[in-house]
Amino acid sequence: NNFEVRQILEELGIEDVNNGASTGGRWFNTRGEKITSYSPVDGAVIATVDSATEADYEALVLKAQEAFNEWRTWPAPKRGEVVRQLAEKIREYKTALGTLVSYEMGKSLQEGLGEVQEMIDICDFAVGLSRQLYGLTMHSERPGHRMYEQYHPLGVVGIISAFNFPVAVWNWNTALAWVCGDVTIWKPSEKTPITAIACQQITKQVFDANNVPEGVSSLIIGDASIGKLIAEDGRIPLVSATGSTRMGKSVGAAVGARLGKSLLELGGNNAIIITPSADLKMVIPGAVFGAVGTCGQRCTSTRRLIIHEEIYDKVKDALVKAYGQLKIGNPLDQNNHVGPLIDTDAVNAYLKALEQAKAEGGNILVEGGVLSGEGYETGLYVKPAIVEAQNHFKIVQHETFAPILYLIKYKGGVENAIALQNGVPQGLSSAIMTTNLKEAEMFLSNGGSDCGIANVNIGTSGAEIGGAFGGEKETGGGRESGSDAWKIYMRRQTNTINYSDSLPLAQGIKFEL
Ligand code: UN1
Repeated sequence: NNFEVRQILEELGIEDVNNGASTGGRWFNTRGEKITSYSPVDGAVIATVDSATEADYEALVLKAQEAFNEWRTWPAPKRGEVVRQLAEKIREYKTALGTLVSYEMGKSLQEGLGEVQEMIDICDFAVGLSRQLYGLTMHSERPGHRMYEQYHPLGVVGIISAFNFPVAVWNWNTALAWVCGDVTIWKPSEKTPITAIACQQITKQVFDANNVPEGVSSLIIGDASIGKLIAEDGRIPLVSATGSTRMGKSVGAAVGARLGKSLLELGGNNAIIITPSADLKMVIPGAVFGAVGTCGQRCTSTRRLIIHEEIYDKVKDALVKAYGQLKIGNPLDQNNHVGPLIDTDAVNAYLKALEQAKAEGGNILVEGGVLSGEGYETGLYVKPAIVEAQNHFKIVQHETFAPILYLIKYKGGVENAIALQNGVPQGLSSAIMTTNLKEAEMFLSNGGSDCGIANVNIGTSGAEIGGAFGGEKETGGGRESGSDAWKIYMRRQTNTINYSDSLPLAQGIKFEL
């Protein structure tokens, strides 16, 4: 195609880099299997990277540990200053990096730019946080004693990220980890190595200018075997992993077996409840963006609409009409709403899910299918589909990373809709569209949505970085990003100090010598 990817790569400073491991200070001459990154947009080769080997990994971890010993002594606000400069640098590269995200991953340019904006937002958040790593003080029960708690840097943090947010998720973790005094080793998805290299290069510029020790930001490109090394490595106290529930179960088990900490951000099966009082002019764009944005490949993508029977037909007709207006094609062309799926496996999973939905009794409302012809040569462009289904269908209970939206009808009160919404194994994001206060409050109450994210009159995707991001049940329980998500990146210590001349024991215990 005509897209000038060379120019973008050059602009991002990744002209010649084809090595798969870096400590920030230098790139290793890696000799592992070659990983070629093909653009799902036009099938062109973006670049080929030699993946890292176990020996590269070992060298990286040693460097990271060394870097940690120095980095943890930097005052947190000084670390914050480095992150502030990184945010500035990312602002400069926003268009180039957002374009590369769109080209390597396939999401629309708007969403590529939005993803880079999330990087900037989390960096800005982390700068303020660097002066707010607060612990509590307590009153001791013992006279002449003082108690408080403090948070110390934790160590080397392993980050395993997915293809769908190839840059933001890394920064959600690193911006917090770095101000907390940790060092990071990142294994990006093998499907998006080039955006990862771009992030590493941008970071390197800022880190070099600030004499940040080599090894504070490391990158390692490889397959699941590298992820396994990270998960099993006792030198890595925290592993943050984003991806499928299957991946999370194996990472979580490996980290758990050595009693490490894990932060898991796994699958979602996100629903919007639409009640009779909902404002349709918000429902339709909210639901459609949620279902087809990033071609249905966000963990927060809208997969189910739970619609009251009274307004079911009205919503259904409006949705079908809106789907008729969707433009599918090159995501760099801003006239298009929907880009390609990431690869052939994703297309096959999409087709299989549609088959299975039909086999289980689903009614196809908006037909799916793979597009062919001019502009669709990669075979990765698919039609967003709508299926009328039942919540208990096996396929509805399962997260398919594709633009398939299931419509489910409910009767009676909102509690019935909430039961359906909660009636899946995943628990990431949820939403209710209503203008009825009681319904909204019920949805948010202790008996309401069981998800980590519950929105009112907003769709399920598009979370802001200020709030803690993550979910319950098979979503893995981790929280990243805003609020007090930083605490998992630090170790907590309780300190009791005696400034009296005697040694009274807690609980009034007498012990005389
Ligand atoms: C993800 O899909 O992995 O809420 C993260 C959203 C984005 C982040 C999604 N801010 O859709």
